[in-house]
Amino acid sequence: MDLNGATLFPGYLDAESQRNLVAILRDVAEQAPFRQYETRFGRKMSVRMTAAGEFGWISDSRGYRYAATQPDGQPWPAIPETLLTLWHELADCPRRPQCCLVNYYGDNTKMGLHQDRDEVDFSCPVLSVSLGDDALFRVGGVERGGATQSVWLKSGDVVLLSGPSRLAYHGVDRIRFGSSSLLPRNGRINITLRVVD
Ligand code: MD3
Ligand code: FE
Repeated sequence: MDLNGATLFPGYLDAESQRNLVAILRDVAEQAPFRQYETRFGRKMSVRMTAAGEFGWISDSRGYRYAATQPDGQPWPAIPETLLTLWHELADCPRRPQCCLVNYYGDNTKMGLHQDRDEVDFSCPVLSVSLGDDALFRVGGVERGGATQSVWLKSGDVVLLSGPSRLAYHGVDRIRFGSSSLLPRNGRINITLRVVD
């Protein structure tokens, strides 16, 4: 299914694979806890984040950036094998992902429209996996202010952002808190796999 040039694979992961991924992410979070970062303006982001791989994504008073270590100096855990397999199944990219960013959306959490352009090689796609509650996802074009399309992303959906959609504006307007029973305390997890440098 096409979303302004992004490819949506609805229900790509079955219930068992979703539960398996949640268990794997629990291990990741033991080594790299979910954190609520501040923007450089000192505003707390509503999304909680952790990461795995050579690089994680962090934000503080100096702004946001990819970082080779956690804010406490610890390394990020390795990217789980099942996610590397998923990348090679769908991404059509010879490089390995270097960052597995994990976003947790609780009740009343959203993510404003933005582009993902802190990576160096835009010929490499971004692969996104949704787990847990439904999210109203919005995708526009490569220019701010253009027409947008909205779609509800559900648990098990996978989105591949490649080609022109790689630089499309996107965001999460809201989640339907409690719509899924996958996560013990509800909410939504989104995993994105990226090549960074
Ligand atoms: C762009 N995450 O972490 S998934 C992010 O659901 C981020 O947590 C969102 O944006 C989330 O930077 C979105 C990534 C994604 C998925 C589909 C897209 C970005 C997209 C389709 C078109 C353009
Ligand atoms: Fe993004």
